[in-house]
Amino acid sequence: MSAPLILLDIAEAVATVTLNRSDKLNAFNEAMHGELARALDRIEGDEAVRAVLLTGAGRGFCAGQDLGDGAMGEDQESIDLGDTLERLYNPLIRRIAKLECPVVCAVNGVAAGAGANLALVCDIVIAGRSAAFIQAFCRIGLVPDSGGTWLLPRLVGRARATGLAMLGEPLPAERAEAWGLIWRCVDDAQLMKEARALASHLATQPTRGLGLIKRALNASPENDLDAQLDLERDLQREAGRTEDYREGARAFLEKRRPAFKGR
Ligand code: LHQ
Repeated sequence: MSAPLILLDIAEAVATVTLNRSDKLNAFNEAMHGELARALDRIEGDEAVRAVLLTGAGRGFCAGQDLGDGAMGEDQESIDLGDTLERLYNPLIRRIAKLECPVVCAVNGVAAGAGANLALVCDIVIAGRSAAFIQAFCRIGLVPDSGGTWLLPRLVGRARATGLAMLGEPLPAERAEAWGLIWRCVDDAQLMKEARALASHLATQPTRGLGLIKRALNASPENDLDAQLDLERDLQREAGRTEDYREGARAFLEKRRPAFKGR
């Protein structure tokens, strides 16, 4: 039996998902997409999961699409990369963006092409100092996908987004942090310890409230202030009816630590 392309470990309310194709820097082939989709099915179906930690095995995080796995097509006429996005990448990116629990990404090495944008769509991105983000698409005549053209200008502004997308140069993790592309850059040796601590902390927090924060932030770029105020009203109404809000407010008044249950 061949080795799994995705490792899934669920423990203490944290689901750790590891891209596991290290000989190809965890580049995606169709089989890996399938395994990742099944791992997400399990995560979405398990109410006990309150945070996800995504990372890569080996020296890279993910080199994007495996360019040897049908990405070239039989001949020029038969190539339909749009179909690959429609079937595989877009559903993946949408699922992560909509997952109603926080997703921490530990970028353990190079994140290139769709691999870079997969990392960036996660909620909290923490990278090892030796990691780099490469919008590699332009190097092979393609357009940043997997949300890249949506995320980049919003995260770093148009000038930097254009430079990244058109030059395809590696952006070292330290500069990615300085530019506000990611949450933090840490020493390689500390990466997994810090990422696990973040995910474990998030898994003890008010999960439904965090999911509602994610919904509000996702909607924000398209909304004007009026629409966002309306949305905040609706989401706050929902948050105010959770058990965790009652526990949080009560614990504050009783001067004790809250014990959130994720409900
Ligand atoms: C790879 C790959 C790879 C196959 C490393 N494929 N083998 C969506 C829809 C449909 C189609 C098209 O694309 C997309 C979205 C995309 O993601 S397009 C962008 C695809 N990705 C790239 O263009 C990045 C290609 N990789 C690289 O430029 C380099 O590998 C980077 C800069 C990531 C790392 O460089 P190095 O650290 O020097 O490692 P390496 O190049 O030696 O790679 C190690 C091995 O991994 C090597 O295999 P080998 O058998 O020779 O040891 C590479 O061939 C393989 N590998 N990326 N995307």
